[in-house]
Amino acid sequence: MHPTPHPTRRTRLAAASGLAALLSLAAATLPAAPAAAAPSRADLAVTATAIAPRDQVVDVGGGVTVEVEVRNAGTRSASDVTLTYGLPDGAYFTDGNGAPEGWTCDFGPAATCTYGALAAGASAPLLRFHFYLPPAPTGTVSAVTATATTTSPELSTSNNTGSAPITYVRGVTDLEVIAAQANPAQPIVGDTVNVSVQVHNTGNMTAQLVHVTVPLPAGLTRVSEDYNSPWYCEFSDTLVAGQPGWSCLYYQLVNGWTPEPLDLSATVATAVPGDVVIFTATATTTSPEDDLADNTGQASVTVAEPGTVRGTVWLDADRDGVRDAEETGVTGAQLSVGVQDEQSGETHRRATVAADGTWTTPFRAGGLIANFTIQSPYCFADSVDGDLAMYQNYSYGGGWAASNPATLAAGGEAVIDAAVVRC
Ligand SMILES: [Ca+2]
Ligand SMILES: [Ca+2]
Ligand SMILES: [Ca+2]
Ligand SMILES: [Ca+2]
Repeated sequence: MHPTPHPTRRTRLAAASGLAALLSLAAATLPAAPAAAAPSRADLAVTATAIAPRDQVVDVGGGVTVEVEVRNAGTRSASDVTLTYGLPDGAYFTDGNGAPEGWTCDFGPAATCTYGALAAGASAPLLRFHFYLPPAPTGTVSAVTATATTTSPELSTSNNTGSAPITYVRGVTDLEVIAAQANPAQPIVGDTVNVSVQVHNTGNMTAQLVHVTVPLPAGLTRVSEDYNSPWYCEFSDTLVAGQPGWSCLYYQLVNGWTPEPLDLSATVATAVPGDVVIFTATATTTSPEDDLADNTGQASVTVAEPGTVRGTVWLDADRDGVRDAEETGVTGAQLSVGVQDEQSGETHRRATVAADGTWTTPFRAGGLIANFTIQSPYCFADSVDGDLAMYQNYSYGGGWAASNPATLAAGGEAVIDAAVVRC
């Protein structure tokens, strides 16, 4: 590192050789002393290295990681080893640093770590710490240094400081919409579509005030949105160019981090089968960003032709388990009927129930199950002319029931009946 011997070393070597009078001559001509000729002393040697990928720092200020090794290259133990960090103005140890075993550190302004005695030839446990460095122009080279001292005599102190150079690079964020999904893929009019959007930041610094906007597609009405951490969404009737939609905020999106997706939902209000509904999510940040090509993601659903699910909740007046010709739908009962997907259980639809015990609802093609509840004085009953898979009646009357699975075709019809008795 040094083209000429360090002055202190020069002095000691000269004195040890008893050639004080020839000091100036020795300084000019003395080659490095052979190891065998060196007195037996301690010799701390320090190296400092910035650790990738945190070996550079962004121009707006940011974090770096520096590893320091303290070694005793001498032939005697070094007592009371102390390491003092040198930090650029405005730099500091970030929270979360901890001293490795054997070391005791003060991460405040003192910026020192102590070790005690370090045996000849030994290395102390590596010190790997995180620092914040303040803003500086791109291209600036700063450094974190560490200097070791010992109360023992040393062969040389020219090797007691390690320096980790750190270069400032331009800070830039890169938001990417990595996933946008909408379910169910084939809703019918009246279904609620759930939209999920996931964003991450592949830049080299935190993106501030990340907004994701999603215009509400025509023909849909807003149902709900996330409004808790990490995403805070708001729906507005005048989101973009006076059009309604959502705006979701994530305050600080750390680079390399992928937060939970944000979730929105809307109901298909007016559409015809075959309509394709497209949700478009666009992410922005107030931080610098160059690559805007990947900031948009889309998810689409295709409006499907519904089928019809209907049935009759009928009163088995003579309790024979058979629907006799004169046994009509139960009248004036407090009855509710819902239909849901057989597999997912999602997309629950409440059926329209008439006073005569008949009910109907449009539903998506596929497998489905109907659920019933009825109040006293009626209870569900077994019947060969019913389609119940299970039911439970209450001791005070009334009960709930679930049907066997049925399959519905687009434009088709499924009929699900249930028997009740007076209980
Ligand atoms: Ca040394
Ligand atoms: Ca990108
Ligand atoms: Ca981007
Ligand atoms: Ca009957």
